Amino acid sequence: MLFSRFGVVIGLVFLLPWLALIGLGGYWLWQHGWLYHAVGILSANFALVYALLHWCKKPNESLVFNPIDIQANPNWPDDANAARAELEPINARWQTETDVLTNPSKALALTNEVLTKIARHFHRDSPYPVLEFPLPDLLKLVALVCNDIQHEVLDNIPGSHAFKVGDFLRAKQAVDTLNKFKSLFNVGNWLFNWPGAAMAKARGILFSKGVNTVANEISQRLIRAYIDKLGYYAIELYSEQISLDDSLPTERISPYSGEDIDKIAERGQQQEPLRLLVIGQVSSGKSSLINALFGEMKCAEGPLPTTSEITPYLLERDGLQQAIVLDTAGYGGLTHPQASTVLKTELKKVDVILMVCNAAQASRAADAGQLQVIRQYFQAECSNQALPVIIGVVTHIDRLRPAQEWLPPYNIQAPDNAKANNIQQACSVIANELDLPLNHIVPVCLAPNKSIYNIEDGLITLIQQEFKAMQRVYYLRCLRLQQAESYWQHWRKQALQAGQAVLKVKI
Ligand SMILES: Nc1nc2c(ncn2[C@@H]2O[C@H](COP(=O)(O)OP(=O)(O)OP(=O)(O)O)[C@@H](O)[C@H]2O)c(=O)[nH]1
Ligand SMILES: [Mg+2]
Repeated sequence: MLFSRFGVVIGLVFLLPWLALIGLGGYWLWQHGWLYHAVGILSANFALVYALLHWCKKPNESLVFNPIDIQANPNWPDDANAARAELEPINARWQTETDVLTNPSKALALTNEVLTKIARHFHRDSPYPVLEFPLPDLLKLVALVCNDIQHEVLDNIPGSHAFKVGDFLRAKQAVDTLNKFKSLFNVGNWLFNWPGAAMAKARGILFSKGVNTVANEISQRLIRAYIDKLGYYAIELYSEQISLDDSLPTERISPYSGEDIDKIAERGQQQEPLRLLVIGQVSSGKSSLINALFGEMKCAEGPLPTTSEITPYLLERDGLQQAIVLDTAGYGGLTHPQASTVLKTELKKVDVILMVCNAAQASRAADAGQLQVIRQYFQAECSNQALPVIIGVVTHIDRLRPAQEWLPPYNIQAPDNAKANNIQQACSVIANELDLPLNHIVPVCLAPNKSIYNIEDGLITLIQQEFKAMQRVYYLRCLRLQQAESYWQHWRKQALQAGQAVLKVKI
């Protein structure tokens, strides 16, 4: 009970004379005709005090915070999301541990568990997966908490960016494995525990608010946020997403796009353009597709093998990021002998592949084979980039039976005549043979004597819908290039500094 009976009696005895005084005072005011004035003054006074109190009141910082939602990075490579899913069981298990905030060794154990899980995911073959990162990359993460240590290391330890901690370990193993490992691990302990500092800080904040025992719910949310945040950084670290440069990787034009732009136009903007590669069998309609995209005759087209080398075109359209479209020589049939080899060198430089297929042509083996080469290439040789977005463009649909009929538009989703039905059939056969989702197949007509069909409504719309996926491929392509470039820049910078240091000593 909030108040005891005795307390209530004491309160009444204390209050009664005052209440009687208020009553008598009111009566006196009424007798003198002042009651309404007094009520008015009292109300105004009450309103004023209320307003002043409201104005003075400090904004109340709520202790019960919402679940902290740490989103996956949309630019991560495919593997990263699978790695993130592996954190779920850890999350579930640690939810019941209430003393992570107060027990530093538990925080460290949790930190190591998260890092090891993610490290193993990305470096399955390494004996020490948790050490498979370039030292400055981890320091960049630490820098999120303790600012600019990264530059100290980068600028003062020559070659540090090039070695993974695991490399140091392997090199020194021959001398004294155990001791070196121990000393390294002590360094590791300090490094690995950096997010633990965040936990301690969180606890400090709670204590400073007078919360001496951290409620279970708050503790659980903090642990979840901590695991998610640490997992996020660990994925960035072990999938080599961290760029040591301050600028965005897409902010600079790549050397190959620069060369392409120089061939076509004046260099205007300084951002890397999106790159679209148009591939397909000989005479499938690749050049016709590019002409249709530009709305003008950009490249030669014809019934015989026409395009003999990769040719760039600069596409600038409203609602679409500036793009370089690359026309290529066809493969299969009367092909140019080097076509496939040349094509392979382009794969990691593009974000979208438009595979052009002639609907009236029976053999799809060359296209399926080409796609297999592309998929294998990205899996085996280019796994740290993302497979470009692949769109199948089905041309010559006007030639499908009944061949004399061409009365667009056709309802391909729900065909209501023989022609529409045959177009739909052709699209699903091609989707099946190329192992592409049906909604990534666009039927078009590019016949020179007919009006262009389904480029704007079909192809451009699909490109816009796939913008997010394209941005991811684009970002990773630019990031890898930036990392490759900055690797050599750091060597140069360090060599210069080492030279200066030697000079200083000599002088
Ligand atoms: N009827 C019809 N003809 C088309 C269509 N698309 C392209 N063509 C014709 O097919 C022929 C080949 O087209 P191109 O655009 O030169 O084909 P390509 O793939 O660039 O050929 P190469 O560069 O030689 O590999 C040309 O005569 C085009 O006019 C279409 O949708 N319908
Ligand atoms: Mg061509």
